[in-house]
Amino acid sequence: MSQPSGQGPQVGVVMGSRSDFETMQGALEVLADLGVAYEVRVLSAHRTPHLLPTYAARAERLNLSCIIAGAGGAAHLPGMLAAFTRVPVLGVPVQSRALSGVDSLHSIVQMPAGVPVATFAIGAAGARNAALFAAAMLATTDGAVRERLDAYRARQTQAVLDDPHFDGH
Ligand code: RP5
Repeated sequence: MSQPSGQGPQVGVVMGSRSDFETMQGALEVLADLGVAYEVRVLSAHRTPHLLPTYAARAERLNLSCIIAGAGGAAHLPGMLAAFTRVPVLGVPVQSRALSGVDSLHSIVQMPAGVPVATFAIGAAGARNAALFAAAMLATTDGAVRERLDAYRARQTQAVLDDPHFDGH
């Protein structure tokens, strides 16, 4: 768990299998960069279904601002967590071997009306963007996160401008 200034987690990061870690690591790096405290769990909608309501209750008890949930294939984890809690769920479709993550994307994005999951891009970009989105939500009330997010984006812009192959100016 990353815990800036001794506080409890602000964001939960969960994934359906340890094999998702390589993808979800990008989310952890972004949250750490932005000083957002997080906790990480492996929870499977299929292999450990009994842990889902328990984790949903924990997310509410800790007042997590959101849960970032990554899963691949028949990716039911984000949707099932969303069914158990009002804590916003940000879904990351992990790239599957058989169908390149299109199965994961469709499983996560096609929620029935009434139980939303915010769905991000397949794979590493989705994991990083889910973390940036979580930080942006926190930034609406947390000035320190806002400053770090603004600085992150300024660095990103500068990296493009500093690229020797960039001759736009
Ligand atoms: C899903 O099945 C996981 O999210 C993972 O992406 C996929 C494959 O899991 P493993 O068989 O690698 O554990 O539940």
